[in-house]
Amino acid sequence: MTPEYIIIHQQAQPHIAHVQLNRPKELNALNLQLMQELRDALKMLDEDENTRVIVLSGNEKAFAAGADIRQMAGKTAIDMFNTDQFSTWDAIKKIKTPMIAAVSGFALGGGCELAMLCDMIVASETARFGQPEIKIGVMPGAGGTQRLTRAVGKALAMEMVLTGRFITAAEARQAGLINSVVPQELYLQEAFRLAAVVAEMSPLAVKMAKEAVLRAFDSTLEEGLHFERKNFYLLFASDDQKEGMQAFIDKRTPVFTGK
Ligand code: DAK
Repeated sequence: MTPEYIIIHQQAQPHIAHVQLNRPKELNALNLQLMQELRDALKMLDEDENTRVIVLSGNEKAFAAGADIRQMAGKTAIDMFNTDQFSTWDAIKKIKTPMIAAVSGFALGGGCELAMLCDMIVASETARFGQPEIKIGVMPGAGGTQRLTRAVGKALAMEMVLTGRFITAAEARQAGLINSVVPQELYLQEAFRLAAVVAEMSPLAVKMAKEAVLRAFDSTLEEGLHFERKNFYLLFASDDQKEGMQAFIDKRTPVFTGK
Protein backbone atom coordinates (compact mmCIF):
# COMPACT_ATOMS: atom_id res chain seq x y z
CA MET A 1 0.00 0.00 0.00
CA THR A 2 1.24 3.49 -0.79
CA PRO A 3 1.95 5.32 2.46
CA GLU A 4 -0.17 8.39 3.17
CA TYR A 5 2.04 10.42 5.48
CA ILE A 6 5.56 9.72 4.24
CA ILE A 7 7.28 9.82 0.86
CA ILE A 8 9.96 7.24 0.04
CA HIS A 9 12.63 8.13 -2.53
CA GLN A 10 14.33 4.74 -2.69
CA GLN A 11 17.47 5.61 -4.70
CA ALA A 12 17.51 9.39 -4.22
CA GLN A 13 21.23 9.12 -5.00
CA PRO A 14 23.23 5.93 -5.55
CA HIS A 15 22.96 3.82 -2.38
CA ILE A 16 21.07 6.60 -0.56
CA ALA A 17 17.37 6.50 0.26
CA HIS A 18 15.41 9.55 1.32
CA VAL A 19 12.33 9.25 3.50
CA GLN A 20 10.30 12.41 3.93
CA LEU A 21 7.69 12.97 6.63
CA ASN A 22 4.71 14.40 4.83
CA ARG A 23 1.90 15.80 7.00
CA PRO A 24 2.74 19.43 6.33
CA LYS A 25 -0.51 21.04 7.55
CA GLU A 26 0.03 19.52 11.01
CA LEU A 27 3.76 20.31 10.99
CA ASN A 28 4.43 16.59 10.51
CA ALA A 29 2.87 15.71 13.88
CA LEU A 30 3.66 12.05 14.39
CA ASN A 31 0.34 10.20 14.52
CA LEU A 32 0.21 6.43 14.88
CA GLN A 33 -0.26 5.79 11.17
CA LEU A 34 2.72 7.97 10.23
CA MET A 35 4.94 6.17 12.74
CA GLN A 36 3.82 2.76 11.46
CA GLU A 37 4.43 3.81 7.86
CA LEU A 38 7.85 5.11 8.83
CA ARG A 39 8.73 1.90 10.66
CA ASP A 40 7.68 -0.23 7.67
CA ALA A 41 9.62 1.95 5.22
CA LEU A 42 12.78 1.91 7.32
CA LYS A 43 12.58 -1.87 7.76
CA MET A 44 12.11 -2.34 4.02
CA LEU A 45 15.10 -0.09 3.24
CA ASP A 46 17.20 -1.81 5.93
CA GLU A 47 16.66 -5.12 4.13
CA ASP A 48 17.49 -3.63 0.72
CA GLU A 49 21.12 -4.43 -0.21
CA ASN A 50 21.34 -1.34 -2.41
CA THR A 51 20.53 1.08 0.40
CA ARG A 52 23.59 2.01 2.44
CA VAL A 53 22.39 5.24 4.08
CA ILE A 54 18.94 6.67 4.83
CA VAL A 55 18.26 10.41 4.98
CA LEU A 56 15.16 11.31 7.00
CA SER A 57 13.67 14.77 6.59
CA GLY A 58 10.51 16.77 7.02
CA ASN A 59 10.00 20.00 5.16
CA GLU A 60 11.42 23.51 5.57
CA LYS A 61 8.94 24.52 8.30
CA ALA A 62 9.07 21.35 10.37
CA PHE A 63 10.99 18.14 10.75
CA ALA A 64 8.20 17.13 13.18
CA ALA A 65 6.42 19.16 15.88
CA GLY A 66 5.99 16.11 18.10
CA ALA A 67 3.55 13.29 18.60
CA ASP A 68 0.01 14.14 17.53
CA ILE A 69 -1.48 15.94 20.54
CA ARG A 70 -5.03 15.68 19.17
CA GLN A 71 -4.68 11.91 18.88
CA MET A 72 -3.24 11.58 22.41
CA ALA A 73 -5.43 14.08 24.26
CA GLY A 74 -8.32 11.77 25.21
CA LYS A 75 -6.25 8.66 25.87
CA THR A 76 -6.09 6.86 29.20
CA ALA A 77 -3.00 5.14 30.56
CA ILE A 78 -4.58 1.82 29.61
CA ASP A 79 -5.22 3.04 26.04
CA MET A 80 -1.57 4.07 25.81
CA PHE A 81 -0.47 0.69 27.19
CA ASN A 82 -2.69 -1.25 24.78
CA THR A 83 -1.59 0.79 21.75
CA ASP A 84 2.04 -0.04 22.58
CA GLN A 85 3.57 2.71 20.48
CA PHE A 86 6.93 1.80 21.92
CA SER A 87 7.18 -1.28 19.73
CA THR A 88 7.18 1.05 16.70
CA TRP A 89 9.96 3.19 18.17
CA ASP A 90 11.88 0.09 19.28
CA ALA A 91 11.75 -1.28 15.73
CA ILE A 92 13.22 1.98 14.41
CA LYS A 93 15.96 1.78 17.03
CA LYS A 94 16.96 -1.60 15.58
CA ILE A 95 17.57 -0.32 12.04
CA LYS A 96 21.17 -1.25 11.15
CA THR A 97 21.56 1.10 8.18
CA PRO A 98 22.89 4.50 9.25
CA MET A 99 20.26 7.22 9.34
CA ILE A 100 20.89 10.93 8.94
CA ALA A 101 18.20 13.38 10.09
CA ALA A 102 17.99 16.50 7.93
CA VAL A 103 16.21 19.01 10.15
CA SER A 104 14.70 22.34 9.19
CA GLY A 105 12.20 24.21 11.37
CA PHE A 106 10.64 22.49 14.37
CA ALA A 107 12.01 19.26 15.86
CA LEU A 108 9.95 19.13 19.04
CA GLY A 109 8.95 16.45 21.52
CA GLY A 110 8.70 13.18 19.62
CA GLY A 111 10.17 15.04 16.61
CA CYS A 112 13.34 15.83 18.55
CA GLU A 113 13.35 12.25 19.87
CA LEU A 114 13.03 10.89 16.34
CA ALA A 115 15.95 13.05 15.17
CA MET A 116 17.98 11.74 18.12
CA LEU A 117 17.17 8.15 17.11
CA CYS A 118 19.02 8.90 13.88
CA ASP A 119 22.80 8.52 13.88
CA MET A 120 23.71 12.02 12.74
CA ILE A 121 21.77 15.27 12.50
CA VAL A 122 22.30 17.98 9.90
CA ALA A 123 20.33 21.15 10.55
CA SER A 124 19.24 24.26 8.75
CA GLU A 125 19.88 27.58 10.52
CA THR A 126 16.12 27.75 11.08
CA ALA A 127 15.97 24.48 13.04
CA ARG A 128 14.58 24.59 16.59
CA PHE A 129 14.99 21.66 18.93
CA GLY A 130 12.86 21.22 22.03
CA GLN A 131 11.17 18.90 24.48
CA PRO A 132 8.09 21.02 25.30
CA GLU A 133 5.97 18.14 26.69
CA ILE A 134 6.11 19.76 30.14
CA LYS A 135 3.92 22.59 28.81
CA ILE A 136 1.10 20.14 28.06
CA GLY A 137 1.30 18.37 31.39
CA VAL A 138 3.47 15.41 30.49
CA MET A 139 7.15 14.69 29.92
CA PRO A 140 9.27 13.15 27.14
CA GLY A 141 8.36 9.50 26.58
CA ALA A 142 10.49 8.28 23.70
CA GLY A 143 14.03 8.88 24.90
CA GLY A 144 14.03 12.64 25.43
CA THR A 145 15.23 12.53 29.01
CA GLN A 146 17.92 9.96 28.18
CA ARG A 147 19.34 10.60 24.70
CA LEU A 148 19.16 14.39 25.10
CA THR A 149 20.95 14.25 28.45
CA ARG A 150 23.68 12.02 27.07
CA ALA A 151 24.13 14.36 24.10
CA VAL A 152 24.02 17.81 25.73
CA GLY A 153 24.65 17.13 29.43
CA LYS A 154 22.48 17.58 32.50
CA ALA A 155 22.29 21.38 32.69
CA LEU A 156 20.89 22.04 29.24
CA ALA A 157 18.77 18.87 29.19
CA MET A 158 17.13 19.83 32.49
CA GLU A 159 16.47 23.33 31.22
CA MET A 160 14.89 22.07 28.00
CA VAL A 161 12.83 19.35 29.68
CA LEU A 162 11.68 21.40 32.69
CA THR A 163 10.99 24.71 30.93
CA GLY A 164 10.19 23.53 27.41
CA ARG A 165 12.57 26.11 25.93
CA PHE A 166 13.48 25.55 22.27
CA ILE A 167 17.15 25.80 21.38
CA THR A 168 18.47 27.14 18.11
CA ALA A 169 20.50 25.12 15.64
CA ALA A 170 23.61 27.06 16.69
CA GLU A 171 23.04 26.16 20.36
CA ALA A 172 22.36 22.55 19.43
CA ARG A 173 25.61 22.43 17.46
CA GLN A 174 27.58 23.96 20.31
CA ALA A 175 26.01 21.54 22.80
CA GLY A 176 26.92 18.51 20.67
CA LEU A 177 23.36 17.51 19.77
CA ILE A 178 23.86 17.87 16.02
CA ASN A 179 26.66 17.52 13.47
CA SER A 180 26.36 20.68 11.42
CA VAL A 181 24.34 23.81 10.69
CA VAL A 182 23.99 25.24 7.21
CA PRO A 183 21.78 27.86 5.53
CA GLN A 184 18.25 26.61 4.99
CA GLU A 185 18.61 26.21 1.23
CA LEU A 186 21.52 23.81 1.77
CA TYR A 187 20.40 21.52 4.60
CA LEU A 188 19.21 18.64 2.41
CA GLN A 189 22.23 18.99 0.14
CA GLU A 190 24.51 18.83 3.18
CA ALA A 191 22.72 15.73 4.51
CA PHE A 192 23.18 14.04 1.13
CA ARG A 193 26.84 15.08 1.02
CA LEU A 194 27.42 13.43 4.39
CA ALA A 195 25.38 10.40 3.35
CA ALA A 196 27.46 10.02 0.17
CA VAL A 197 30.69 9.91 2.18
CA VAL A 198 29.30 7.11 4.37
CA ALA A 199 27.85 5.31 1.32
CA GLU A 200 31.35 5.00 -0.16
CA MET A 201 32.55 2.94 2.82
CA SER A 202 32.09 -0.79 3.29
CA PRO A 203 28.39 -1.13 4.18
CA LEU A 204 29.24 -4.06 6.42
CA ALA A 205 31.88 -2.16 8.36
CA VAL A 206 29.53 0.83 8.61
CA LYS A 207 26.71 -1.26 10.12
CA MET A 208 29.05 -2.94 12.59
CA ALA A 209 30.64 0.37 13.55
CA LYS A 210 27.19 1.93 14.09
CA GLU A 211 26.20 -1.02 16.27
CA ALA A 212 29.37 -0.65 18.34
CA VAL A 213 29.03 3.12 18.83
CA LEU A 214 25.42 2.69 19.98
CA ARG A 215 26.58 0.00 22.41
CA ALA A 216 28.54 2.72 24.24
CA PHE A 217 25.22 4.09 25.53
CA ASP A 218 24.10 1.00 27.36
CA SER A 219 27.20 -0.83 28.48
CA THR A 220 30.11 -0.36 30.81
CA LEU A 221 33.39 0.60 29.17
CA GLU A 222 34.66 -2.96 29.57
CA GLU A 223 31.53 -4.49 27.97
CA GLY A 224 31.62 -1.91 25.18
CA LEU A 225 35.27 -2.62 24.41
CA HIS A 226 34.52 -6.33 24.35
CA PHE A 227 31.68 -5.77 21.89
CA GLU A 228 33.85 -3.51 19.72
CA ARG A 229 36.56 -6.18 19.61
CA LYS A 230 34.06 -8.84 18.50
CA ASN A 231 32.85 -6.69 15.57
CA PHE A 232 36.44 -5.72 14.71
CA TYR A 233 37.51 -9.38 14.47
CA LEU A 234 34.36 -10.26 12.53
CA LEU A 235 35.17 -7.75 9.80
CA PHE A 236 38.34 -9.72 9.01
CA ALA A 237 36.00 -12.42 7.70
CA SER A 238 34.70 -10.00 5.02
CA ASP A 239 35.70 -9.45 1.39
CA ASP A 240 35.48 -5.73 2.12
CA GLN A 241 38.36 -5.90 4.61
CA LYS A 242 40.56 -7.66 2.01
CA GLU A 243 39.49 -5.22 -0.71
CA GLY A 244 39.90 -2.11 1.48
CA MET A 245 43.40 -2.98 2.65
CA GLN A 246 44.55 -4.23 -0.79
CA ALA A 247 43.24 -1.06 -2.43
CA PHE A 248 45.24 1.02 0.05
CA ILE A 249 48.39 -0.93 -0.82
CA ASP A 250 47.64 -0.68 -4.57
CA LYS A 251 46.94 3.07 -4.21
CA ARG A 252 43.47 2.74 -5.78
CA THR A 253 39.90 3.39 -4.68
CA PRO A 254 38.33 0.32 -3.04
CA VAL A 255 35.18 -1.24 -4.47
CA PHE A 256 33.10 -2.43 -1.53
CA THR A 257 30.38 -5.03 -1.97
CA GLY A 258 29.14 -5.47 1.59
CA LYS A 259 30.26 -9.12 1.57
N1 DAK B 1 0.15 17.59 17.38
C1 DAK B 1 -0.95 17.87 16.63
N2 DAK B 1 -1.07 18.97 15.87
C2 DAK B 1 -0.04 19.83 15.86
C3 DAK B 1 1.13 19.62 16.61
C4 DAK B 1 1.22 18.42 17.41
N3 DAK B 1 2.30 18.09 18.11
N4 DAK B 1 1.98 20.67 16.39
C5 DAK B 1 1.35 21.48 15.53
N5 DAK B 1 0.12 20.99 15.20
C6 DAK B 1 -0.87 21.58 14.31
C7 DAK B 1 -1.59 22.75 14.97
O1 DAK B 1 -2.64 22.30 15.79
C8 DAK B 1 -2.07 23.50 13.76
O2 DAK B 1 -3.21 22.85 13.25
P1 DAK B 1 -4.54 23.72 12.83
O3 DAK B 1 -4.92 24.48 14.05
O4 DAK B 1 -4.04 24.62 11.72
O5 DAK B 1 -5.52 22.69 12.39
C9 DAK B 1 -0.96 23.30 12.73
O6 DAK B 1 -0.24 22.15 13.18
C10 DAK B 1 0.01 24.46 12.68
O7 DAK B 1 0.44 24.75 14.00
P2 DAK B 1 0.38 26.20 14.65
O8 DAK B 1 -0.74 27.01 14.10
O9 DAK B 1 0.44 26.03 16.12
O10 DAK B 1 1.76 26.81 14.10
P3 DAK B 1 2.69 27.91 14.80
O11 DAK B 1 3.73 28.22 13.78
O12 DAK B 1 1.88 29.04 15.36
O13 DAK B 1 3.37 27.16 16.05
C11 DAK B 1 4.52 25.31 17.10
C12 DAK B 1 4.24 26.10 15.80
C13 DAK B 1 5.36 24.10 16.73
C14 DAK B 1 5.32 26.19 18.10
C15 DAK B 1 3.17 24.89 17.77
O14 DAK B 1 2.37 24.26 16.76
C16 DAK B 1 3.33 23.95 18.91
O15 DAK B 1 3.68 24.35 20.03
N6 DAK B 1 3.08 22.63 18.65
C17 DAK B 1 3.10 21.62 19.69
C18 DAK B 1 4.54 21.26 20.06
C19 DAK B 1 4.57 20.22 21.16
O16 DAK B 1 4.04 20.44 22.27
N7 DAK B 1 5.17 19.10 20.86
C20 DAK B 1 5.27 17.97 21.83
C21 DAK B 1 4.05 17.09 21.70
S1 DAK B 1 4.05 15.74 22.87
C22 DAK B 1 5.47 8.17 22.72
C23 DAK B 1 6.41 8.69 21.84
C24 DAK B 1 6.54 10.06 21.71
C25 DAK B 1 5.70 10.91 22.40
C26 DAK B 1 4.75 10.40 23.26
C27 DAK B 1 4.64 9.02 23.42
N8 DAK B 1 5.37 6.76 22.90
C28 DAK B 1 6.22 5.86 22.17
C29 DAK B 1 4.36 6.21 23.77
C30 DAK B 1 5.86 12.33 22.17
C31 DAK B 1 5.08 13.26 22.73
C32 DAK B 1 5.10 14.62 22.15
O17 DAK B 1 5.79 14.92 21.21
